[in-house]
Amino acid sequence: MYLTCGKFKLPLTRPLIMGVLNVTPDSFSDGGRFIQLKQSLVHAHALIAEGADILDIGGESTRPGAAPVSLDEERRRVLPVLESLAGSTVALSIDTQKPELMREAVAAGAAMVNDVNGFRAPGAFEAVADSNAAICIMHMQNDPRSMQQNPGYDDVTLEVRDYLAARIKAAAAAGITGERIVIDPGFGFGKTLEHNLKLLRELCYFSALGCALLAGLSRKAMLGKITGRERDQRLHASTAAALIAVQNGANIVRVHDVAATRDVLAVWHAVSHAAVT
Ligand code: HH2
Repeated sequence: MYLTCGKFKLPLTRPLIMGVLNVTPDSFSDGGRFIQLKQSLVHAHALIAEGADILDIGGESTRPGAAPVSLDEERRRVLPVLESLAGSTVALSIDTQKPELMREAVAAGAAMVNDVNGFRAPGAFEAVADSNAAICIMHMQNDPRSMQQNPGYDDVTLEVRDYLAARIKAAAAAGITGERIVIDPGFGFGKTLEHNLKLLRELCYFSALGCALLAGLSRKAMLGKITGRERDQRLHASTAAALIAVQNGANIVRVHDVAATRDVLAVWHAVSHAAVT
């Protein structure tokens, strides 16, 4: 089983690691931009050296309460990074909700488009349909500004599963077939801690939809709630969450700490694929 991801055919027989590369600069001067680009490239090469299979490049924060970024600004942040990394040994993913940027990113070499909005913007599927880029369809209730204000479901697993099934159908209608599709329940996107825990426990239900399954739990607030730790102190909790996700059927984990996750998953892989004598 493979994921078609631009020029890459990524095997789904072992868990894949998607390293997070955020390009959300504090400085908006030209000098700041140049420094930002250099820092982003250093970080990207470190993630590749640590063993990332995919790099997810994002220029708009989607953390709860984050304000939207204009198309021009997002473009200025991510395209130079993408262009500088095109031709590298790993698949490049662009994390955006904007169809115009999806199209430009694919033309610049992105092998995957990751949309936390599930390609619901008009023209989003069409922006990638003619390419062979993979798409990651994520579930989010409401939008980043309002999603954590009282999220509610009758049964979160069933509702998220039905949503993803409907989006897979919509993608197929736009000409994007299963071997290019990744689905993601969207941990932390319009979900309470209890919703997130139930989704993680019941993750295997999503495998039945027949697409590659991604889980993004790294450093998230739910892990802070469980451990009482700040964002930069959540490494151990993040690797535990990645391991549980993989045990429950995730094919791809989206993480900030690639080296640690890789070691944890190598142990899991060795145990679960050991020859029985
Ligand atoms: N989470 C964040 C951003 N993009 N994409 C997918 N497919 N799945 C996710 O879970 C996901 C995502 C937000 O993660 P956060 O840790 O809040 O911020 P960041 O990863 O940008 O540092």
